[in-house]
Amino acid sequence: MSTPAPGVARDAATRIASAEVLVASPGRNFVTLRLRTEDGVEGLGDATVNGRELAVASYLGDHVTPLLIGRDAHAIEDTWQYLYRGAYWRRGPVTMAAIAAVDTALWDIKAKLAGLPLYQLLGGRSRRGCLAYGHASGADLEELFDSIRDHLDQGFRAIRVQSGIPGLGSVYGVASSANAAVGETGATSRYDHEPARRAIRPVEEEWDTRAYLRHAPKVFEAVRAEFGPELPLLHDAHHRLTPIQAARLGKDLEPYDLFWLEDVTPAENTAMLRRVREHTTTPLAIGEVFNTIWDYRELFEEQLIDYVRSPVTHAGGITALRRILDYAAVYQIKSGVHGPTDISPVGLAAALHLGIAIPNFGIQEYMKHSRATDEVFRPAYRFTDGLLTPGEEPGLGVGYDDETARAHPYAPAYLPVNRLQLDGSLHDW
Ligand code: GCO
Ligand code: MG
Repeated sequence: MSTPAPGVARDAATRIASAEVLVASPGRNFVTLRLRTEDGVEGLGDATVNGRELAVASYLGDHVTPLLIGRDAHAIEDTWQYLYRGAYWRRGPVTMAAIAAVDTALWDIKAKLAGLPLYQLLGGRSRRGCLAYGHASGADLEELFDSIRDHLDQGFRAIRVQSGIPGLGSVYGVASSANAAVGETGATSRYDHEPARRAIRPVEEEWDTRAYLRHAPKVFEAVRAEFGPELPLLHDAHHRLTPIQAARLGKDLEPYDLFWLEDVTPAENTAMLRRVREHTTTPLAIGEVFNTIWDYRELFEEQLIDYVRSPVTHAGGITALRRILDYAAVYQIKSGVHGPTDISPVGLAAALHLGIAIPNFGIQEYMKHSRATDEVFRPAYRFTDGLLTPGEEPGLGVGYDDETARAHPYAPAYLPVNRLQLDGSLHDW
């Protein structure tokens, strides 16, 4: 008798018996995959692509979950290759988020079967915890300083700084006072931002790059004067600059010693970062919208960046992000995993198990989810003294409460678009 193909379950206990795609909106929209073995062991994966959630839900439900039934939950690599190579239409955010969810759920199951927290299967603990950075922002310096103090009080030891720009209305990444309604949004802090913008069309924001380039260095000068030289500060330019503008910003910010400058240019043309790198020693981070290892090749091999921003959720799962980060380590490039509130607690937990194990951990973004989100996922990870730890429960340490989730049905919500203040042209944001 010939041996069964890899991926086919030999043992009924580890055979995948069910695969459900769960879409809910506790605070914001999330797409979650739940796999269950015949013995009832469950694994979760995050497949949330902000603003395009239902496309991934359909990709999973229509084209992936039927393929998983009967497969061996232990065959993680084979399943990854089966879905990646098998699709023929490789890469792209929808495909890779779907593969990521399957991969993460399988790692969750494997760790539960082993009775170990997942990081133990990834090599064990390499550090006490994962240094996290929080998001401080303000329409003006007074609000910004308040927000930084609030984050320091919460225990953050590294802080992203975003500020309003004189002459411009709302700027993406800056909390508006409307979000300060803690009770209503279930926000865990007065400065939680990026609530789901529920509407059938995106909000339109306005932009002026010259005003931004003039203002940003003044903000960092003021923050350093107020908070001193020690505090690691980060900043996200959110893809809005040309290479030469980005080079200028990097140079202008050098006196303020940033931990990193993120997404200075749009991500499609990675060669643009060569120009930026020629001009500045400000460390660069990119990759939150990348989805495979191939997106990083030029950036790594030419040492054009310092931090990898891919999350588990959008880069094909734990298996794929581990591979990207091992490749990065060859060039002394570190992790800086994306962790806004649209990465679900499942995606964040996966990042923490990986982050605590790998040799080249850099920093982890941590925006904190709303109370409503945490009530559905009940994560075991903890934030203490500026460090995140994944918890010691077997698996990922995240659950899914169906009943609570049912009270929060999906509602369309979109990221904004950006138009130039000067003439209304659509601009990168
Ligand atoms: C960040 C990001 C986010 C993204 C958002 C898109 O660095 O945290 O830029 O704010 O814009 O996650 O869905
Ligand atoms: Mg970003």
